[in-house]
Amino acid sequence: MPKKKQPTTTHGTTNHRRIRKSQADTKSLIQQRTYTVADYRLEKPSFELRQVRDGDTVRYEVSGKLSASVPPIRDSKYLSKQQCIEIYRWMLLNRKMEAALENLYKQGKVVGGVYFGLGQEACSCASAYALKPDEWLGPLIRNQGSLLVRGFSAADIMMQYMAKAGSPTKGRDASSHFGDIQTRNVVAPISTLGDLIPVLAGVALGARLQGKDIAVMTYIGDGGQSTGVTYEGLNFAAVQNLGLVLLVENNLWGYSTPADMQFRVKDLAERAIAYGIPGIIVDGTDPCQVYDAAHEACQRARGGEGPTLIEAKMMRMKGHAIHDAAEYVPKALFEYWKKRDPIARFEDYLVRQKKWLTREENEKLMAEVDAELEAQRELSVASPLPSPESAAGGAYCEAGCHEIKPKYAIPKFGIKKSLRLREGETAVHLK
Ligand SMILES: Cc1ncc(C[n+]2csc(CCOP(=O)(O)OP(=O)(O)O)c2C)c(N)n1
Ligand SMILES: [Mg+2]
Repeated sequence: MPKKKQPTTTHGTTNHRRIRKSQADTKSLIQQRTYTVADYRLEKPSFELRQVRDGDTVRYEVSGKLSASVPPIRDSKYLSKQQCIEIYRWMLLNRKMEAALENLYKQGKVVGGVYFGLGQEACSCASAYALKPDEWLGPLIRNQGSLLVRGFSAADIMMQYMAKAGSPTKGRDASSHFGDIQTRNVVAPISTLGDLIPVLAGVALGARLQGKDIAVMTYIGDGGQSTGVTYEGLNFAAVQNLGLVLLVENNLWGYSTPADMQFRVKDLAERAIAYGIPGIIVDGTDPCQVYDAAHEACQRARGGEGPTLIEAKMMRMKGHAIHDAAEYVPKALFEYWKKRDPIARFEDYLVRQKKWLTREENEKLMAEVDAELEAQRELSVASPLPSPESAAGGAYCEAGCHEIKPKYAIPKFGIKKSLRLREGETAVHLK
């Protein structure tokens, strides 16, 4: 058969050949780049959530491997037996304190709402446990366990909720908005989601200017991590190599919006790739996994190696706050995560599996936590409300008392001449 004549264009066949050649060249130039996200989990839950519309109402249905067997706790590479027991104790106190707060609310003693971290105790307690006392924490509303680990008492938290005069903000602010920049190195939570991230990055920068690389830790939810300020803060920490440890608490819900309707990536840890920082996935119900990832991230931070994003996967086991019955959550999802309860599983690990606690020792420990909590609850309930005439006072400090002292050393550079300390001075007073 005679060969069909090639159609010619104004540029002729030479041009086609050139295009084909350049396409082939481009193809040979394209390389698949691969990135890694470490995944510490022993189980990778797989289920799907679908939104079903029923006229004007919307509900969610869940499908997938909901009957999968419960994973074991992963042995920690770093925690000793004693440290595991200590974290377990914090987790117990965290849970029991929240149960007490729920009762105080129902008795009408709480001013405002109550927020719970039920199911998230391992994440709060084991992450904060990885910080050294002179490092910094910026908790969110569900991280009451982190506050306990940093040295706030259950009474501090309960009195804060009840707006008592003896609470950290002397009854002038409700729920979570308190910290301690003097001794516990805790930045007060900021309700505008994501805003704590640049603040904590700034704390790390401040320490760097004083000659010390420290770890600073904060949290963001699956919902909150979509805010612009999350990007800005983490990107700033990344380019400045600041020791920020960001725990992305993926508890599957932001208010009543399921995670599946908030982002398209499979795992939020993938976002670390775009920041150029390590991303790690942990089972947020396993304190050993949370601690190990947080400890490694803190070590990187202390070595001046920059931030780490840790995605902790778990489930918010109550509504957004006490007013929210979470009826939009499919019951099967609650049942699935109930079997993965962080405290019950860690108890089983310590008592039955490792035999690090006998049954009697475990019961004694629980009774001690109960007694401590009961004493603190009684003290909080009995303590007075603030006097009306004190209402005009400051929520964090009184006028004129504000004094900022360098925590680590006198900054060597980057301080305006007017703010530099003079011979014999120990503090800069902000007027
Ligand atoms: C910038 C900003 N937008 C909206 C809100 C209102 N808001 C408070 S909590 C919340 C849901 C947060 O969900 P998530 O980040 O997943 O945290 P979770 O409550 O699940 O711990 C929203 C939208 C806010 N506080 N800040
Ligand atoms: Mg959430």
